[in-house]
Amino acid sequence: MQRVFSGIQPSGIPTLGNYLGAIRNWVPMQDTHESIFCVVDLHAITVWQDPKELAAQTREMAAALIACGLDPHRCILFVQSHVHAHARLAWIFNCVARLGWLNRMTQFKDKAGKDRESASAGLYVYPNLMAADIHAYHAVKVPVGDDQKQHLELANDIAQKFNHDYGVEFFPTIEPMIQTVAARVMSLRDGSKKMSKSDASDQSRINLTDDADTIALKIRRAKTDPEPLPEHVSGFEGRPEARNLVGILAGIGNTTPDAVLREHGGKGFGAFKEVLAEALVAHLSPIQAEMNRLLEDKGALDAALRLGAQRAAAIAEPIVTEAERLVGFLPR
Ligand code: AQP
Repeated sequence: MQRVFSGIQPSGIPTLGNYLGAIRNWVPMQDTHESIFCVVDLHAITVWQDPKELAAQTREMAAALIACGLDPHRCILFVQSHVHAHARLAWIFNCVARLGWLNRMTQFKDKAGKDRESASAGLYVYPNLMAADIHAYHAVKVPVGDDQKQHLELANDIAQKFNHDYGVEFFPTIEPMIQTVAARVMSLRDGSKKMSKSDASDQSRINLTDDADTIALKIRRAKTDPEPLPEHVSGFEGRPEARNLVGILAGIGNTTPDAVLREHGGKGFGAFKEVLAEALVAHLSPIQAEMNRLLEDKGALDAALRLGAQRAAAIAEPIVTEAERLVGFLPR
């Protein structure tokens, strides 16, 4: 079985974007791939996190992943800081990656905003840590949203340069696995910005923990234009908000925007938003109930994560120790 690795930051409550773009696609992989999924707390602190909230969010994220269908017995599920191999390999990659490569990363530009001088050095080298996450397991497939494609290309550049610099074929080439339906869910307030768990506006996103009334309200308030829904996807041109809402219903229903428009094309947004809110509530409420149940027994959740970390370390430790040997570090 091919090995897949993917991670998610405990930088807030998981959103519908994280769910449709990533988590939901991870679930079937447990049967087809050797699957490793990680709550990436080292990545989360590249922007300030309140320590108490980070701890709570890390557990919440783990509970959300299990509630969405990740089974700690069928995949390896763990917290990044519990497996030291990630940080060790990331340092080596900091010394392999070139500044010019990092300067091109659009996520850094988006997240650092205008005040780049004040961004953390960690945010800048975030892609090197992400490369280490994947290469520490010699994973070859990485399921991510399409916003992460550029980081995966960089991870391949780093692997190639490492192999070249040390005269080995040690790190394999990795391939992104990108979902086509709802690959990128956009903000409910601005169709040109992706939905993000750390966006300042809670109205911009659906959190997996939002109750029925909150979901209905957020969808009702979602930005749209005055035109009715187009009859065909070609009518989305210049209408990013319409494209987004239709994409969300298609994603939730495991269908295509074409199929959604065959049913709802020509309707006004008022009526369509009601259908969408109802579908979201029906889809998310069982996940929320399971998440709450898991969070009631923190001891059991922590034990599952500890076991996941042991299994992850058993794979990553020999790979990263070999990388250190190749670099010329003395054995411990
Ligand atoms: N809006 C989105 N649409 C589709 N996929 C998305 N992902 C994130 N947002 C969307 C995918 O979720 C996975 C985990 O992402 P992450 O938590 O590691 O970091 P992120 O991409 O930076 O996600 P957020 O929600 O925007 O977090 P913050 O606000 O902390 O930066 C990835 O596979 C990503 O593609």
